[in-house]
Amino acid sequence: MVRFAWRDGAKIEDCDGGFEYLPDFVSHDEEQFLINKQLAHRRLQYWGGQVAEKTNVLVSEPLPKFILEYPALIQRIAATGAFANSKHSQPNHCLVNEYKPGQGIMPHNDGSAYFPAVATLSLGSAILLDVFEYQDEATPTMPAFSILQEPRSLLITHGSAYQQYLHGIAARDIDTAEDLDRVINRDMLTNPELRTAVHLQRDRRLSMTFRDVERVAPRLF
Ligand SMILES: O=C(O)CCC(=O)C(=O)O
Repeated sequence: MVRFAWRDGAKIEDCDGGFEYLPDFVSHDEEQFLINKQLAHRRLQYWGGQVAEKTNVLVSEPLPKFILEYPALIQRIAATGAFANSKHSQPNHCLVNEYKPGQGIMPHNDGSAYFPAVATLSLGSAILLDVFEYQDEATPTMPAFSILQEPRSLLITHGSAYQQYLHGIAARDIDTAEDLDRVINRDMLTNPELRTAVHLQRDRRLSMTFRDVERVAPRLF
């Protein structure tokens, strides 16, 4: 596994948190299987239960077979070690997001309901995740750096990186050379065209974000 992190603009390897980029975490067949499963449940945006907003408690429901059994995502994500110190030692919740070209998500952090680690599986097409330093003003506009996530890759954000940065996806159809200049994981990309790309035409992407919600209550009915 490639481990990497940044502090004060410098790449560091011995760290208390960071970003880990794992290309080809799932195969092409597994990717298609997962896309079909999500599209069959278009309106469902989460698996594993719902997190109550006021209490941060997960009212849990069993994760579906297509996460637990094939392609055994929970086991495989637990095997990365990112959740070794979390309460359940593995994710118990999965949020699904769909992005069409032109769609994004505002800079945000994932909040205190979760153990400070998130594993994001990208399906369908590549996307730029922008990472922002906290600023005094409400919403930062200029990313500190970006991470290019290829389809089938897993991005793990954990520890200090989870807590210290905001993340977001710009709402645009095309990423320009200037946007791509901020990408810090180019040398880890497996697609040679993406390594040298000067622009990126967005296409539909699905993401599955896995987290461990530490406070859990069973569903009563
Ligand atoms: O889709 C992604 O890669 C990011 C999703 C995200 O930021 C979130 O679910 O909080």
